Amino acid sequence: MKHKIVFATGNEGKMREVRMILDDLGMEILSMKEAGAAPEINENGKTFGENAEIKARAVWECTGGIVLADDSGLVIDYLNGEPGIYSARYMGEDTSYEIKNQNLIDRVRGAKGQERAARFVCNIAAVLPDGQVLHTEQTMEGLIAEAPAGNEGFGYDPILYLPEFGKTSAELTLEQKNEISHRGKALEAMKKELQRLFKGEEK
Ligand code: ITT
Repeated sequence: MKHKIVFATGNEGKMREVRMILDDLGMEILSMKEAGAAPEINENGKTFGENAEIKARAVWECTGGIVLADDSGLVIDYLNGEPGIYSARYMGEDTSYEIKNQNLIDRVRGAKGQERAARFVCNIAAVLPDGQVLHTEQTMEGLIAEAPAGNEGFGYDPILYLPEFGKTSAELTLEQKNEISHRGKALEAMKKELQRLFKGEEK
């Protein structure tokens, strides 16, 4: 396919996962930095979907073509859905994840078994060359761990324990995480949509 995809994120952890997942699409994948786009982005949506669309649209206004964006976060049932869409901003953007992760573990102390249920959510928005927008959304379900574990991944990965693996998300390899993660599944679904829409176009 002749199209390029610009991925509208400044988060390198996300970008690493995205490159691996979109690798076999046969399109060139550029980060927004590589595409030379640095728009002011005001993530003032009320849902993951709204924020994903705000990011994708802001970059698309600079680049045109196909622009994808991810809005994601950790939703903890015991904390009424916190930090949710505020996951990156929780306790301040500059606070380390060591501190944020310990704080969340402390806040769910006392919760037992399924009361510790939590999930990563990822909404992918794609703005197409004609301005039309597509969305996909997926989750990865788990429990808040009793203590952080693992050095892979990024962000809150060390505190989402995945019972079926007996490990946290930060103890999975990049390949394993992409197979089952919120981002991996949402991007796979978006990949199928793009393949369907653009198949048959000259390489
Ligand atoms: P961009 O907006 O530039 O993409 P961001 O990090 O600000 O980067 P979000 O607003 O979507 O992105 O916030 C997502 C936050 O949710 C991210 O910073 C992590 O704290 C958390 N998060 C999302 N996916 C995660 C994952 O796979 N593993 C660990 N933490 C994740």
